[in-house]
Amino acid sequence: MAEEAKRLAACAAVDKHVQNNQVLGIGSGSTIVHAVHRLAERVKQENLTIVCIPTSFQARQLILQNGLTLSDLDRHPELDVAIDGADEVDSDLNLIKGGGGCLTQEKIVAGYAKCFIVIADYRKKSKSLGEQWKKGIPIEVIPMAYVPVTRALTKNFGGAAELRMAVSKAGPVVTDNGNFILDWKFDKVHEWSEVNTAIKMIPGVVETGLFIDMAEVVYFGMEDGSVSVR
Ligand code: ABF
Repeated sequence: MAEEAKRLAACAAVDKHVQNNQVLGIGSGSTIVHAVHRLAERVKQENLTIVCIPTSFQARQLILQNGLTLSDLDRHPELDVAIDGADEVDSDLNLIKGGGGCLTQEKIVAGYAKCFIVIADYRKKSKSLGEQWKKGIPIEVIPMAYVPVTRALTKNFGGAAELRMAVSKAGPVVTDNGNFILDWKFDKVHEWSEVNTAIKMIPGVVETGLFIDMAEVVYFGMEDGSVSVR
């Protein structure tokens, strides 16, 4: 059910926003897989010239495996459109991202796109951040600073922050950038734009999974097979 909802959202976004001669940002996660499949189909059928900028190692592999053209921000510092998934989307289109640990490159790519499009299934839709996604806000940190950043987060903003561990529990998750992830479980609703800026000022913080005022439009695949556009 959710998988079909992801596919519907991904296809709707690719069909609406992708045109010939674009530079496209390719997000990470499971929903983007459907978008890349649809993109590859359209590139082939319509003979489109599209250049893809990845947001992670996963996205890079996905682009190559689907026969799409891989590039980077050195050659294409400005993107036409970036498409990505999210862990949660509130009614103002603010997002929590980074459940997959790729938030920093995702934010960079989205930030240099003229238009940032989000694709998600119905489980990601909320009124207020934290309603759906219970794992906290992912924060990428420089490894040597994870203890003081953890302390600063809870001292300044409350809640609790935990170092994200690998599934094996043998060690921490290491991002594509060689950093660690803290998952900050907040205990109240904040003014997210202010908190985002304040967290970014903590020495050792690389990036946060709060994407405030970045998404232009969000496509949700719904349980009934429709697509809701927010
Ligand atoms: C990435 O993938 C992340 O920012 C987000 O954590 C996640 C969404 O994954 P999925 O599409 O698998 O739900 O976009």
